[in-house]
Amino acid sequence: MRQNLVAGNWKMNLTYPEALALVEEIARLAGYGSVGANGLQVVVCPPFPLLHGVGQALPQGGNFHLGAQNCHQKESGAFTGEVSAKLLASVGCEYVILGHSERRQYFGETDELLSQKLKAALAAGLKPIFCVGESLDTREADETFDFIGKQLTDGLFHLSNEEFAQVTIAYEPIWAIGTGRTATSAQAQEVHAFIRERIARAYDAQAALDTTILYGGSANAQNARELFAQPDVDGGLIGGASLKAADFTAIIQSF
Ligand code: 3PY
Repeated sequence: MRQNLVAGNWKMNLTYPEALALVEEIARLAGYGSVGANGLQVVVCPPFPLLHGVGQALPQGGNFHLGAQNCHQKESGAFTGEVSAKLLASVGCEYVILGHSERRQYFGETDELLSQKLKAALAAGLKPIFCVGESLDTREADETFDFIGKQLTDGLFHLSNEEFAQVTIAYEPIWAIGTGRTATSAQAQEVHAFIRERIARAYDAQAALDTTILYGGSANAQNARELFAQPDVDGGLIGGASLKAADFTAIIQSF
């Protein structure tokens, strides 16, 4: 179901006490019950060891949800250091980010591997937040749409209609991640509309209308309102600004 959604991707930041303090401060600033009054869903995605504790500290029974940043493609087994989707679900995760460009770049994650991770996440009842996005070279070569179209086809569109209905897509231009450079709202809208059109082709028009598509890549308290006002932008996947309570709260109040 299409919804307004803001997800904080904490990446490999914060100790456990820092994480608890951040969650408490966000909940206080956001005014607990008022979050979600406009249907907004908020997801926080801490590193693995903090998941359970942060999940307990989040305001319960409301519109705050717990997400992970990755999962392994197998359900269990001899995979030292890895974490399965089933384990994530067992500590209260509802969402999992898959295919972030940092995972693709530093950990060699391919569309083939991500297809398997998507299946594993869905089988465990998790809702994947599937990331796509082009590099600066790709954009400058005017190949953005071909590139993203291929990521969607190879990574995502193998899912059945029922499976696909569980997926949120995040458009994160790589050139805007951790660089302080943000896509303009017009650039974001253009790619989001393209993604929606590709969903309509792969599934149907209703599926396209129903899919939540987030913008990520240096989204912050200053630019969130304009980005979220675009017709095909349903919220954000927030990096650095999700680590500061005042900034993250301002972003979730930008709808
Ligand atoms: C960023 O905003 O830098 C992100 O990578 C969000 O996932």
